[in-house]
Amino acid sequence: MRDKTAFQNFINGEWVSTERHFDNVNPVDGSLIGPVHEAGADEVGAAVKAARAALSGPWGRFSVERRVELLHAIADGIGRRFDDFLAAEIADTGKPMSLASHLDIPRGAANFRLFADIVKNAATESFGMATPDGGHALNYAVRSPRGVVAVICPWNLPLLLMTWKVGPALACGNAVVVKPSEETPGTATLLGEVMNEVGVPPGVYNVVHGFGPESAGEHLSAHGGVNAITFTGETRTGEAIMKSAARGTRPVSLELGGKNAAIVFADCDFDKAVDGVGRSAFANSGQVCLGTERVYVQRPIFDRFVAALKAGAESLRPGNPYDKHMDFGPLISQQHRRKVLSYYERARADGATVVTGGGVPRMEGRLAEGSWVQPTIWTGLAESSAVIREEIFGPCCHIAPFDTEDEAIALANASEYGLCASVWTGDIGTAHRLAAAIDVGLCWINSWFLRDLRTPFGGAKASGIGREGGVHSLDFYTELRNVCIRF
Ligand code: NAD
Ligand code: 6OD
Repeated sequence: MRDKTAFQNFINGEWVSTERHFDNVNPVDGSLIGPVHEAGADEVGAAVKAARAALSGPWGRFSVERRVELLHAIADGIGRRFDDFLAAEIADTGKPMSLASHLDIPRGAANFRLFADIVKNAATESFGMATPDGGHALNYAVRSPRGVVAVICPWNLPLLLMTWKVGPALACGNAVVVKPSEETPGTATLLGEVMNEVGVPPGVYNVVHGFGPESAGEHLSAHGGVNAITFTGETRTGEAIMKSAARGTRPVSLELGGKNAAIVFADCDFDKAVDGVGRSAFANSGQVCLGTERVYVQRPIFDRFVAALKAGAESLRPGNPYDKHMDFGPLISQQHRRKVLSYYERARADGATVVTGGGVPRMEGRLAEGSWVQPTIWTGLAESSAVIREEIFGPCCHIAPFDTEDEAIALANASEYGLCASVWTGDIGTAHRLAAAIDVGLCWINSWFLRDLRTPFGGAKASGIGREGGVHSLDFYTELRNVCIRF
């Protein structure tokens, strides 16, 4: 039986407590949600062993059709417990209910349906050939599961980003050991209940809680029984995980950080550009890997754009996530707030003009204990400032003017990162040229975050390795084998 007052590990279909606990804290008001049971090397080992055993048990013999049915049942199970998932996600992150109920939880369920359908309809290639002696041969490719997949997740979109990986991993017949972020253990734990409710065999989905270095994260990525590692998080952590994965040359998929640019041309639809750039900078309090922290605006509309984005930022309402009028949550933790505020200070020190924000909002009552910061806009920084070079992961952006298309491209590309960009223009030629010239994994034209989930998702440069999404996920979560038959 699960202890509902705590966050236990979920191993082989059972709830596993440990001696070591840490606090899961609500970032809205600093209140304690409950203790989290930290997994050590033994629990991680047990989870990997359970996953391995599941692969050689009934799960390993499931037909694709049965897996597909089960994935739809998981999605239905999330749907049935929608309010529980919503409450867990909001408690862990403090994000507005309007956001979690429209994005995080529906996508948590949709990720299972999506990959169930993709696997069901996936084809592999085949080639007939002539043999040198005048005979024939047929080549065909088959996919088999990688085996035990480690899924290491961040805290910003916990259920969405975890299921984005667990969905395809299970669809392809793997067994997973998930390490959710230490900040957001809630929905991964709850998903364990759903797995049992809908009859997923024990060991197929396991959850180990804890931190990264010298804790569950490192134990998991270093474990020799893990066949592949899929990770979302900071670039520096991705480097450490890649090092672990090098032992045994295990495949990694890394979805990492960004310092994304928006480029706004004078011929854009002004209101749509302001709205889109505003969402990309401030949604989820800026804690979105695809968020915009660098905005470049063509000079003729620069002042007007800065004023409009300022008005948008100042209209955001922090508060209780369940308040219908609230649309701006706290940062994930006090630690992350200290990091974001250090960049707010750095911007001032580097000579920025603070267009709006730059500090901490005044919150009433218990909310004063939350990890709030103001949405913030700067102008006037040199491109060499750390505020423009480094990922802040907060609700803030710097706006700079540009004159020519070439200058805009050079500014966008002057980053170690290459996750995404958005371009706002009324000229289709400009759109195509920019999309080709900016070195990123995703380029939006006159939109942001919109995406058909069958498309490749991932970053260029320091923003990641590999692509997930659609059949690209199948390439990571399966081993492709060619069979050549001579006849
Ligand atoms: P993080 O790298 O600090 O942590 C991510 C996960 O890795 C956590 O579960 C953590 O416990 C674990 N971890 C940390 N060190 C580890 C180690 N040495 N070995 C194994 N596991 C370890 O990232 P975060 O702060 O949770 O998330 C924010 C970051 O994630 C930002 O950089 C953001 O851009 C990035 N992100 C990227 C994407 C994407 O799709 N590219 C999506 C969301 C977030
Ligand atoms: O929508 C997705 O599938 C996805 N991977 C989004 C990533 C958001 C980053 O914070």
